Amino acid sequence: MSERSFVMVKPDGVARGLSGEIISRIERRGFTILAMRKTVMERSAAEEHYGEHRERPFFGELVEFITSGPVVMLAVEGSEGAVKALRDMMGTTNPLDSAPGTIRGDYALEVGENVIHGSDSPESGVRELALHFPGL
Ligand code: D4T
Repeated sequence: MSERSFVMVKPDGVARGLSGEIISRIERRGFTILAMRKTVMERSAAEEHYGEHRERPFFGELVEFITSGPVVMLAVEGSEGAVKALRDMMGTTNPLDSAPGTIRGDYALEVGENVIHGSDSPESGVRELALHFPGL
């Protein structure tokens, strides 16, 4: 069984020129890139994407940040367990806790600007890909 994840280089990662490095790591790990798009996320899509955080105090800033500039969105696929493998490559949500060698552990310092998003489960992957890559 294969699994799919919605991956996104966030506006800070794109602005810092890290898209290529991050995509390269994902490819070298063995994931298949099914689709890729550079775009500024619509506010409505951002609010839906982060819907689980709607009541959290950082929700407004989160939506402002993720729509503040171009992101690179990817649909990636791998074998069973691939969604978790990608999360492990990303490092923890707070980059201060991320191990060196992970993407956040190598390129980020702040939770609000942590350079990459990846779906947190195969089910989230299905939901997020339907939102950002309808028809895939
Ligand atoms: P995303 O969804 O962006 O890949 O991040 P995670 O899956 O690793 O973490 P998350 O859903 O818990 O948080 C979403 C997003 O909110 C930012 N954030 C999070 C923040 O600005 N302040 C906070 O206190 C938390 C918990 C960072 C990621």
